[in-house]
Amino acid sequence: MYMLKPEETRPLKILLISPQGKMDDDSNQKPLFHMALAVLVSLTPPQHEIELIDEHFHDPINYDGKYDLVGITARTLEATRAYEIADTFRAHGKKVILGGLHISFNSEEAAKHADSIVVGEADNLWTTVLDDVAGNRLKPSYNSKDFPPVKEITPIDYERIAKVSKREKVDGTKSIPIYVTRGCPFNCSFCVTPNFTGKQYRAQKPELLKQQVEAAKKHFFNLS
Ligand code: B12
Ligand code: SF4
Repeated sequence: MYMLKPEETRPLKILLISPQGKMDDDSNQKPLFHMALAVLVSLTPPQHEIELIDEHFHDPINYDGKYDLVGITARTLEATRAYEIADTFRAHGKKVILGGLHISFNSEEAAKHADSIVVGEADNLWTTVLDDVAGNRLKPSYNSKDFPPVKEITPIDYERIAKVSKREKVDGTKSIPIYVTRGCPFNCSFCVTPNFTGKQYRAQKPELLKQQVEAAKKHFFNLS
């Protein structure tokens, strides 16, 4: 049987949102772009158009935009806001997919606010989701357990993220996230990580990591 390659999927317009928790402006945390959305951007085949909205930087949301898919990430601190955004987009007739830590552990709750949810890591299922959107067969849920295990973590495409986000270049007093590992073989009772990204420790390859640091420097920092 002929299988469609991800690059052959009908071009889509995708909006990805990092919602801001309601108490978050009171936090002393520096805003940094969200690595989950960075992974999704990096995995998205080039024919698709992406827009990135980050509420931590107060990017406004256009609920009337022409999007084929709206993807929203949520940790627990921003779940209420994620649902609010999802409900509003769905009221505007848009297809919404939710993913992230809170969604994965609270899938029944999340399913009420989305056309589709992703449980677990999306590295090995995101292009299938996009293909299903393009073919009008988006499923109500995708679980990473039903896909090949994520043995290698996705290197981040800093150039594309810089293009699709609304950030200007920053100076040397600001930070840009670079992630190095996923998974943890330990089992600290208070920690969600081994139950979520699993016990298999995976690290970025040093050569690819070096390239990402260089790319982040080039595309995000104003060093002149
Ligand atoms: C790095 C990190 C930070 C960094 C974030 C830097 C950045 N922006 O890149 C910093 C230090 C800023 C931070 C801060 C906080 N963090 Co933190 N952080 C982490 C950590 C270690 C890794 C997160 C990460 O980048 N993962 C890599 C990405 C790629 O993985 P991911 O987000 O899970 O995304 C994958 C899937 O979930 C899925 N997915 C996610 N979203 C979506 C959306 C769609 C549409 C789809 C399809 C798929 C999908 O696909 C992705 C790719 O596979 C995690 C622990 C962990 N190991 O997960 C804690 C963690 C996420 N943090 C946590 C917390 C509590 C916080 C704080 C609230 C702490 C505090 N009290 O201030 C603050 C919040 C700050 C804020 N205002 O946003 C908790 C969240 C718990 C929860 N129930 O939500 C965690 C799980 C730590 C823990 N062990 O408890 N954090
Ligand atoms: S990631 Fe969690 S389980 Fe692993 S060592 Fe750190 S606190 Fe413990």
